[in-house]
Amino acid sequence: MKRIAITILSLILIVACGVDAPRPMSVVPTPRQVAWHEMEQYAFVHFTINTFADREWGYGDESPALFDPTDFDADALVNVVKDANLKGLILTAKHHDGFCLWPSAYTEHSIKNSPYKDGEGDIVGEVAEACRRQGIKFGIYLSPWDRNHAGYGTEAYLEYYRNQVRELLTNYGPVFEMWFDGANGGDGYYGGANERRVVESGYLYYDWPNVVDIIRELSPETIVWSSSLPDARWCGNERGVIDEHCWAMATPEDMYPGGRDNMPVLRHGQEDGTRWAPAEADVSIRPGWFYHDYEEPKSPEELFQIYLTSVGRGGTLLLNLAPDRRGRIPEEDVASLMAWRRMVDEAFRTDLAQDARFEATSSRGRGFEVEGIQGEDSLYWATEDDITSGDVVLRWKEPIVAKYIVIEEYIPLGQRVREYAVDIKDGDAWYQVAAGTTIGYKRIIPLEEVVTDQMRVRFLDARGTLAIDRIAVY
Ligand code: FUL
Repeated sequence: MKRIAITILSLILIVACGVDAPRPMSVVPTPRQVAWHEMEQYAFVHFTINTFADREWGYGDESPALFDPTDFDADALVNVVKDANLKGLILTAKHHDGFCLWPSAYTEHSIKNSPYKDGEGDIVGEVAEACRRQGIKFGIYLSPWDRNHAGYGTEAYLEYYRNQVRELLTNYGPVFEMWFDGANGGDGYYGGANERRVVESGYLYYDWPNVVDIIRELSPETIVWSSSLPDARWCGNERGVIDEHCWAMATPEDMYPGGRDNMPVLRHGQEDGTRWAPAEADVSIRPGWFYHDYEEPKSPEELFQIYLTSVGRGGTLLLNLAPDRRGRIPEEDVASLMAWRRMVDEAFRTDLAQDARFEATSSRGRGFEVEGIQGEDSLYWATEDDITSGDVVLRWKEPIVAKYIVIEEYIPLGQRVREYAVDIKDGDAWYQVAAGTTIGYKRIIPLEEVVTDQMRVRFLDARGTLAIDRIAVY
């Protein structure tokens, strides 16, 4: 009798309180990383003295007098970014040539000695302000390699660099991302020395732990890209292609052993990596990062493919725009960008899964049922502890034509899925139409315009209990 009473009581408790959430994996994103994933796509803006010197990498001896945009308007720039549905903007405050786009107190090699607004201009400040006005998140690229600074390669430069990080974050922060480029070509002007300087062990010279401390102190929500303590990592190429097999986790010592890029780890991440360090795909709308009048922007179709291989593979897209010598994004680039945005909006406008009936092989119970993954809300589907595989079947009353299936894991609990397959039903038989390994924050799986009234996603293997946030069909 007593046992029955206890059972009834526990049943009442389960019904009343729901079921416990699955245990998180040992490595999960921080809230600032979840917010960053949700941005999905944002702009890079490469604009500095190189735009006027017609170079990709300035040597460091360029006169500030060269920097003279005739029609710069920060609001117009940010407006293009906003209209393209890019959620943030990372500006090259200083590229490898060392010229500073803000009137830094630590150098004369800056905008204050340029003709722009008679030395009273501040491109970093103007862009940061325009971003705030228009609801676009602002980020900063500050090249660690500096071909202008006389002390580059010594402790004196590191102090200069840390001072600039402080100065930028104090005057223009908070910023959503700081981008620390790994390039280091050796030779440069270096205050007139005109020599080759190779810093010891690549990235190690820069004393990243102290730089990151400054960032955490002044702008705790900032995503640190690259360096030894990354919140996000390079995806291993500049083509906008995140690898099909890609974990968000990686171990910093394996990513940059001895301060050098380890390409397989950057590309694939590591299933047992010790840090949430998801891939970001940086790519330029033009062949170069800076504007050159002999280059053409990518077509909307090319940009759409890039969207599929970046946002569609669990990472983010950092799409570079290159203002010309007026300081404007060239009209043909704007046209391409807007046509791309329309293509993305069109392709992912109507989620056909909203009209389907969802059924799963098993579920954890109340609050974690499979219906929770229909549409955008905070619910997710989870299996019971130690159930690491399962199927979800979607059924429609009428056949649909599907070009994409989108699957999202519930990443606040970590990345789990190791293997999946997608089938459609034709008559009595299931046919596999897609298969892959990792999913992560979001996976867009192209389907060749399949016509079906039943679709099945088989989660074949996972690192733990399944936790799926969403399945959508377009
Ligand atoms: C590279 C740099 O060398 C390029 O100039 C550009 O800034 C790109 C985003 O990163 O490493």
